[in-house]
Parts: sequence; structure tokens; C-alpha cells
Amino acid sequence: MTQPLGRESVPAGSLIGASAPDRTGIVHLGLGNFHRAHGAVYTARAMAAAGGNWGIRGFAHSSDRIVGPMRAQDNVYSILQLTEHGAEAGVVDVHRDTGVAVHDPEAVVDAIADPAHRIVTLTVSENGYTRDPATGRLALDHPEVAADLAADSTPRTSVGMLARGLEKRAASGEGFAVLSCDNLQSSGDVTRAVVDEFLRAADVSDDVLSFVSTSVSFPNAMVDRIVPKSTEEHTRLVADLLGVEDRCPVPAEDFTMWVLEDDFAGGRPAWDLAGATFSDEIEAYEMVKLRLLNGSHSLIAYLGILSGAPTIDIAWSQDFVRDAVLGGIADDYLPTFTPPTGFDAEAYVSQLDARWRNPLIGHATTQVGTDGSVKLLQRMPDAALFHLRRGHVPHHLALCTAAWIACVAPPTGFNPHPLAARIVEPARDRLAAAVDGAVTVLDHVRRIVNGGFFPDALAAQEVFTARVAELLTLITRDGVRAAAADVASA
Ligand code: CS2
Repeated sequence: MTQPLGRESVPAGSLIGASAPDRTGIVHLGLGNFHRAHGAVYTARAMAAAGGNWGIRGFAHSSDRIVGPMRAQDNVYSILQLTEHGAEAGVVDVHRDTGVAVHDPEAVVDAIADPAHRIVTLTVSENGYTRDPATGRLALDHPEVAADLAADSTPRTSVGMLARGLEKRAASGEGFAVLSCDNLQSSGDVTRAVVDEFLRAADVSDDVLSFVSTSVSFPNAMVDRIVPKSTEEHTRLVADLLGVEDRCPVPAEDFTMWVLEDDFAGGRPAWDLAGATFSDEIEAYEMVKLRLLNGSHSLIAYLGILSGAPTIDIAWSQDFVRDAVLGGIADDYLPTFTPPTGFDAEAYVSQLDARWRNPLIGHATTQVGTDGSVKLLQRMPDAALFHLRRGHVPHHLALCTAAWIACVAPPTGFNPHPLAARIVEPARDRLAAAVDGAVTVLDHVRRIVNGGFFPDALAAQEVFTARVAELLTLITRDGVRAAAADVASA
């Protein structure tokens, strides 16, 4: 019988970085696989290099799928690094307490207010920032945001918990940093804005507003590591490699990157000694990552789903997908930003090729395709507007939009590949209601692009809507390859 993993049974030599001391210095919201393979690993390594009381108090948002097994094994878990040369496993031991935020929101608020904590890190996904797609501001009419704003309510949204925690922390006045580790452009600025909007709508005192504006920092950051979902196979692999049974291992690629602004009002772990980069060029790094990697990832995912490819490596092995993605990088993404100093686009793209090709990762196209209504907002509209304002049509970005619509809100009479049904799309019902009764494909697309699902500035670009409609027509009539071929010859 394999021994269960726990603090007492960490196999010799397998610990990644250092175990955290019992004191916690970081609160983390969004205890999922990405954080466990990214920020947690940098923190373990930073403590090995320079010590510090940086144990993590972690909260999953609403599910105990990970928290349950983590608690049963003293919050210790393994990372399974999957490379083209095979798998390697190591153990992470930095979480000192874990829980589910919506089960005990007061615990989250109190943890943020506790002066012993100096940073809150967030991986709550793009959806967790509860923003209005049309304006980019906090969605005050979102039912959960509205409920959180009611006097004396217990917050349920991540922004609500964060804001209420900062409101309470204002009493101690202790400096603090809120570090978004999600795939957002200007991640720190966006987080500051939604927190500020929440606090103003909640009518908090001027003292609270001034505490947040002067003593709380919101550094911008770019995060990167491909981390798929865990399966039973990962538990089996860890048992083979480490001889212990881990009920919540994290599979991940070996590549990892973190670039941050060095603006931590209450101090920080020595993440720089753990491989993170501190830079003043964050916006450029975010654009590289969100456009070249994430934007392309969405295109691979939706083209893959429509052509029946269950994983990114299988989708990427199809020539029409590679051509569309590489064309999109060259024509629609690279011209839209000034990259960071020393950035080598060719090397970056060839590294992406190797990462997407990795067959051991098994990254589901439906996982990348999930939450498209919020993810695409970070990956597509600003780049599209760059071209549209110069009189050019960004054909590949239109293709990505058309492929997403074909998957999650198909026009009547079109049945996408059954994989599309596995995409978790929070806006599915609202999209269906918006397109109900549309008479033409153009009308169908207009009701989405102009229906509050995309920024107002993009909705105003009729030429974009028309191109999306043409490509959606091709997808539904002649198939996704025909649409990609049309883009290639545009
Ligand atoms: C992916 C990202 O699921 C997705 O939308 O594009 O999770 C991607 O794998 C990471 O951002 C890589 O750093």
C-alpha cells in the first residue's frame, strides 16, 4: 500500500524550496492548480533562498475539490512536471491553512485585515473580477455584486471580500499589497479600480478610501505557466515517482515565468531569488503574454474544438490551425505593441510551438475555451481596435470571435462538434437569449458584438461585425477549415 502524502511523509529529497514557517504572511484567493504550480512554488523557493514568514493562508472560492484533499494531507501536495523527456515530481509545503471562501467569507475578510498578513495574491480568473464587458468597470448590476453592496451583507464575490477586508484593515493602517496573478492587461490597475469602485458604491468613509489609495499597493504582473486539470493518472504517476499517494497533485509544464512591478507596501518574499523578474516594463510583458500566448491559445482551442481536437497538442498538430495561429501572431498581434527591451519574437514563438506541442500536458481545448466571454476581452478587442482604427481588418481576430460564437452560441441549424457542449461558458444563457429570433447570421453576430458582450468601442466597428459574420457563415456552411482558408487568402 502506498503511504498517503502528508507533512510527515514527504519523501526525502523531494521538497521544492523550503517548507513555510507556521506564521502566514500571504493570503491567497483562488486556491486552484495554477496558483499551486506558480506563486506557491516561487514562494517556497524564495523562502529557501532568503527565509521569511511567508506561509500562505489559501482560500478556494467556492469548491472544496482541492481544499478537501489538501487538508487531509496537511496542505502538502506534489507538482508533476511534464516535459517531452518524461515526468518529474516534487512536493510543495507552503500552505499553512486552507478553506473555502464562500463557506466562511468572514474568515477571508479577517485574514486580509490581519496586520500579520502583508500580501494578498489572487488567481480568481478573469471572471472573478466581475467587470462589465462593455465598459470594463465593476458590474454594479451583477446580482452577486449588488448583493455584496447591500449594507451588512456577507460578501460572496472576490472583489467584495477583498474590498471588505481592506475596509477592515484600514483600522490598523498597516500597509499591504494586492497582487493579481490573473491573465489581465494592467492587472494591478484593474484590481485597484474594481476595489475602489466597490468601496465607493458601498459608501465607505473617506478614511478607508484614503487608506486604500495611500497604503495599499496593487502591483501589475504577468504570470505564465501552462497548468492543466488533475486526473487520476497524475495521482498514479506521483505514486510511481515518489512512492506516496497524493489526492491532489498538480500537473504542469516545466516552463514558468513571472514578471512583476516591485511595489509591495508591506514587503515581499525574495521572489527575485526564486526566478521571478522585477521590471518597469510590465505592460509590454502583459501584452506579449496575453496576445501571443493567450490570444493564440483561444484560437487554437476554438478551431480545435470545431474540428474535434480534444487537446491543445492535437489541435496544434493540424496545419490549418498552425497557419491560422502563426498568421494571427504575425499580422494581428505583433504589430500592436512595443515589446519589452530585448524581446526576441522569433525565439518566443518557437518556444510557444514547443509548449503547445508537448503531448504529456494533455491540456483540454475545452479548458482553454472555458469562460471565453471574459477571457477574450483580455486577448482580442484592444488588438482588433488597433487595426480597425487604422482602416485594417484583423481577420484572425475575427476568426477567433466567429469560432467562439460557433461553439457557444451557434446560429440555428448549426451543431458544432459535441466537444463544444463541454465548454463552461457563464454567458451561455444570456448569449442564447440575445440571439433568439435572429434572422440572418449578420443579425446573429450583431446581437452579440453589439449586445453588451464586447467593449462599446469594438461594437462601433461595423466592418469587424461584418467580417465575423462572413466567417461564421463559412464555418456553419462549409466548415471551420474553409473559414481558416478564407482568412489565409484575405
Ligand atoms: C489559457 C491559460 O485557459 C486559458 O485560457 O490560455 O490558462 C494559459 O494556459 C496560461 O495563461 C499560461 O500561462
